[in-house]
Amino acid sequence: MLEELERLGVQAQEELEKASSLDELEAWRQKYLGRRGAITLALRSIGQLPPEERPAAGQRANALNQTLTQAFEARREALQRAALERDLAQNALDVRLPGRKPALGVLHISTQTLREIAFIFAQMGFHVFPTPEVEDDLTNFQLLNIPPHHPARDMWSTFYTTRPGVLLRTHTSPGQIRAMRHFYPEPFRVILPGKCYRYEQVTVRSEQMFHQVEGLVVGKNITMGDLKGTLENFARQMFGPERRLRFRPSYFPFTEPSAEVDIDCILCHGKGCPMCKYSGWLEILGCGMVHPQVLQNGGYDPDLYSGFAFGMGPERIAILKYGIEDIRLFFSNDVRFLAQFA
Ligand code: FA5
Repeated sequence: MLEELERLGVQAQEELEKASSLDELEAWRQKYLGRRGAITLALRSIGQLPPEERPAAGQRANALNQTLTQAFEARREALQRAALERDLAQNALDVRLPGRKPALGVLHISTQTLREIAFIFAQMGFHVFPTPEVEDDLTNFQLLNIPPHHPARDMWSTFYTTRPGVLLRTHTSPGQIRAMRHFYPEPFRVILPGKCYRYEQVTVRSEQMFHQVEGLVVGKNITMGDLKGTLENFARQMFGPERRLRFRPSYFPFTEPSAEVDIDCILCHGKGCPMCKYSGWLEILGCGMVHPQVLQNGGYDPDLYSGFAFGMGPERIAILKYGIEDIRLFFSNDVRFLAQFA
C-alpha cells in the first residue's frame, strides 16, 4: 500500500506540472482528489487493510492528500494569474495616446437659412406661427381664391393623399387662413415657415420637397408701402446693405395687387452674368396685398382691415447667397456638401 501511495504521489505531481490550462487542472483534480479520484479511493480502502498496516498507510495517505491539495491550489493560482496577465497584455490601453475627436454635426443649411430669416423678421416684430404640412383642399386652394378646376391650380402641381380632399400643402399660404382665424380680431404679424411639396419635375432649381417662409401682416391701414419697407429691410440684412430691390407686377389669386421681388445680382451687381442669366436681377419671393376675399375668409372685414403677405423659398435664397449650383444637393445627404456650412 505504501509503495502504491508513493507511486501515485509521484505520478500526480508530474501530471500536475503538465496541466497548462484551468480545464486541464480541473480534470487532474477529478482524477486524483475528486469523489472517485485515486487518492480519495486510497483513503477509503485503508479500512480494509490488516489492522497493523492501517496507521502508517493512513498517515501516508492523509499527508499525500494534503500535499496534493496544496499543490493543486498553488497551480490554480499560478494559472489564473497567467491568464489575467495574458488578458491585460492583449487589451492593453495606452492612456498616453491622444483621444479621437468626435465628429461634430452642423445644422442643415436649410435650417440655418430658416433661422436666419426668422431672426431678421423677429427684429421687425414678427413671430413664428406653426401650421400643418398635411392640408385640406379647402385651405390650400379654395379659401385662397383657387376653386376646383381654376386654371391657377396649374401653378401648384399637387400630391394628393388617398383620402379625398386631403393633400400635402403646395405652399405655406394656407397658413394665412389658419393664422387669421387664430388671431381674429387682433392685428398681427407672423411668419409661417415649413416644408412644402409639389408634384414637379426635379431640376437644378426645383425639388419636390422644399421649404417656404410665408409672411403675413394684418391690421388697420396696412399699405403696399409697409410691404416694400419690410421686404427691403429683410433683403438688405440677408444679402448685404447695398442691395437694390425691384418689385415686378405678377399674379397670385390670393393677393391683389401681386408682385415678385428681385434683388440686383449679388455676383455681378446688375451688370449681367450666368448666375442672373444676364438679366442683372435674381428673383427672391412672391408677395402682394391680401385679397379682400381672403381677408374675409380669415374672418377680417376687408372694409376695416388690410394686410400684406409674401412667400419665399429658403433653399433658393441659400443658393443665391452661397452660389450653390444644384438644389438637389440640399436633400441628397452628402456630408461633404453639408459640412461646408459649419
Ligand atoms: C407661392 O407659392 C406663393 N404661395 C407665394 C406667395 C405668398 C405669393 C404670399 C403672394 C403672397 P411660388 O410658387 O412662386 O409662390 O413659390 C414661392 C417660392 O417658393 C419661390 O420663389 C421659390 O423660392 C420657392 N419654390 C417654389 N417651388 C419650388 C421648388 N419646386 N423647389 C424649391 N423652391 C421652390
